[in-house]
Amino acid sequence: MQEVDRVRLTSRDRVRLTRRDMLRLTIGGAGMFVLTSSCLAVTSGVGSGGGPLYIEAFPTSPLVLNPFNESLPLPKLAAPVPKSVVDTWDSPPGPDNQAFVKGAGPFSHQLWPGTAPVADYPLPLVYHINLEVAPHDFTSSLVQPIDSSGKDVAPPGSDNARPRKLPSSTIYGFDGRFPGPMINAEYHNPVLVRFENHLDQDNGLPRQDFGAPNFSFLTHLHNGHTASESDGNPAQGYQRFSPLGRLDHRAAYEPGEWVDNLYLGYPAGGDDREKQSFFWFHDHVHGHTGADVYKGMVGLMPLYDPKIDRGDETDPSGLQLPGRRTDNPDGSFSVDYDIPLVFYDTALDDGVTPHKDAHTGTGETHPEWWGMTYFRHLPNHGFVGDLFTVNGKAFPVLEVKRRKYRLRFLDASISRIYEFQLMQSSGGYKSARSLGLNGDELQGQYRLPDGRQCMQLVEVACEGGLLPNPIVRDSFELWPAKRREFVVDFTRYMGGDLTSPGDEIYLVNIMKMTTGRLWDSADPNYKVPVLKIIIGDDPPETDVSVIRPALRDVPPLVAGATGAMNDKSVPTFELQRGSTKADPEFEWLINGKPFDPANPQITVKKESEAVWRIRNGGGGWVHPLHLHMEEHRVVARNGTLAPDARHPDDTGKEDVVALDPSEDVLISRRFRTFVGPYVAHCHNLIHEDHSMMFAWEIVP
Ligand SMILES: [Cu+2]
Repeated sequence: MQEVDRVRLTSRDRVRLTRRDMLRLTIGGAGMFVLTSSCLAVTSGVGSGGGPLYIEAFPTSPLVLNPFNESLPLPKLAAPVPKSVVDTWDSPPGPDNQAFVKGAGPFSHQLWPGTAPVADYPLPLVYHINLEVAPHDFTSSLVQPIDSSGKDVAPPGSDNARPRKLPSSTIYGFDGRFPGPMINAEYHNPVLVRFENHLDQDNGLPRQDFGAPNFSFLTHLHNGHTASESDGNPAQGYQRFSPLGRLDHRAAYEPGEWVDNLYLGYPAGGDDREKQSFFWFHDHVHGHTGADVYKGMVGLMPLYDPKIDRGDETDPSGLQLPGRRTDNPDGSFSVDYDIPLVFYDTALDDGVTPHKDAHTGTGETHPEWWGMTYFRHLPNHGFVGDLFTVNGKAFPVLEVKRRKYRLRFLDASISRIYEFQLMQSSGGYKSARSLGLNGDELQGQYRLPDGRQCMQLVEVACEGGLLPNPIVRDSFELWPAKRREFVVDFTRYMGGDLTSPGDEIYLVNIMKMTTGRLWDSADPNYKVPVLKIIIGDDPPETDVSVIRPALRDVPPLVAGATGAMNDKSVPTFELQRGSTKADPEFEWLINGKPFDPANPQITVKKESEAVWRIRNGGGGWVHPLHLHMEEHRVVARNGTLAPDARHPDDTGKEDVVALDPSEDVLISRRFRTFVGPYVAHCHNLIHEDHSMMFAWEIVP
């Protein structure tokens, strides 16, 4: 791969060239180039076999002409299946009926309610979610086809450059939705979800060229304290499916198969301090996780704590975080003023950007897929789109009452890291192209040129659940797979002035990231509005929510954690750019090895604890390293005890280690309740799918 590296250019090195220049460069041996629609030259990687491995060309999405005109969609609340109906199923859930796999089974649950340590837990509420092929619209606005210089262009096959309706994209979704249904769950109240594969039915929709080729799924509840068989991870998939000769993407549930994932709502160790508060579930098929997540396999599961955080601000025995709870007759409940925000960036096909990479390598274009989601399985660094969506819509609007809200942020993007701030503007938003920007500077499509911060956000939870103490933030980063929860008071601005009905506020992304490698250098003019918030009326009831100075204690660090800072003998996992003979596509390794589910990199004993070191072995990339099974606490970063100024919420727990270039992070973790195979992997899903993942196992 060294030869390739010499000619590899970053997107910032892209240069406008004529075809004559291209010819000269190619003859001169400066490397392979391809031309994008606007004659932007980009490098084309060469695999060890000499064939094209990847082409760093991405389409320019059409411009959404009327942004901020559609309401922010809220995920549909999932409803449990009545027991009277479940009892009529051919194969109802039970302790020894965990999955249906053709030619195999039966499979059992490790732990079923009624057995210690969940002896006093009720039987699970049963949900039924089908994996389905469905259409999805990112906007109802007309769109203007543009090229990478921002100019109007006629799409291939069209005789004009006029605005037009955006075609539906095809998703593989939980119940055919993106984001999928939202399960509101509670600790001490188990949930069982039967995920059933119907992805063989295309419903007449074009599937395009990405997604697991056998239409399989493997649903992971990120980061549930979940038994291995319900965890939906590729190491467990290997254990279950390899005896059938099903490896890689075949080590997952294919059409006609189903699995009952049991989410017990049991905090690790029975310790209230281990409780979490906001899960999401997503696909995890080996080698196609990125493609399947990008294709829509994303669902939400906020998790409430009946003791102190049950979604009811009127209950003085709890923390009284913002939320008004309604219990439904079917056993589900909804919570007002508690809003999930799922961030996902996409690129839409312009019909002229070559499609294929290592998988077929012919570089053809697909004008018939114009305006639909475009994916590249193996880009050089990661996959970043140029159209930013929230809850599946581009540029939505959220109208809020004049009161406090709880906002739950999730980055469901493949590679993109965001930094968000709440801003006001006098001049309003402008299209990036109207500001004279082009190329990668068009990413995000709109800018808020005079945007200035107008509100702070109070962080109350990260992906590990409630923080020990709230943290006031002017802005915050959101890395792939991470969650962060905030209370925002929409009654007043940070200067103290009261808000008025009709006031407009924007949630703005201020982190420029034009490749999947890491952020670009800081650009004070990069202010991309992604969500418009309109202040509405006063709420019908008095806002009695509060932000208490103390939220929830964290569990102690494991014994000897701080003393291990300079201990070279602690298990160390170094994330590296590298290659192996195993597969020319494996470009991302951990401890020099690709993912090998048959050989766990480490085995640990159930009910044990450990200090692990997670290290970014390179200076050129960042990696969000996700560890399944239990939350960890950060002990130290680069030899300095946590928290540091850059990571104030290292006071809490987390399940994704945000690794800056060359960063060395010591973490404290435990392994309780369950046994079996688990994984840890980079959540830049391009890196994961190209082998930045390792298997590990808990044994009795
Ligand atoms: Cu990575």
